[in-house]
Amino acid sequence: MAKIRTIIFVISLCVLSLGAVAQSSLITGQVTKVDQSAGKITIKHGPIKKLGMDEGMTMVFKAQDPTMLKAVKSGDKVKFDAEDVNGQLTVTKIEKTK
Ligand SMILES: [Cu+2]
Repeated sequence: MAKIRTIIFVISLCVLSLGAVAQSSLITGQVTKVDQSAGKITIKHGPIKKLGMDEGMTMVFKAQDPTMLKAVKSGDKVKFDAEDVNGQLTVTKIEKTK
């Protein structure tokens, strides 16, 4: 019985971690510049397949909401999501990571 419980426990852990991976489709990057007055942020980021960027680069994004730029500063490591909004690459979500 103990073995079955262990197996069930391990399986549920796997399912949980799969869920976490699916959820974190966020892009990893590092902030190199924040321009709050312009509502723009420069991020050095890894590949973003959905936006056609197969390689990492450093680029400027527009912030969907300028107030989200208050949470981050130059040098911060971040996870973020970006979308093409009317031809302008826009950060829709950003959070600091350690
Ligand atoms: Cu890019």
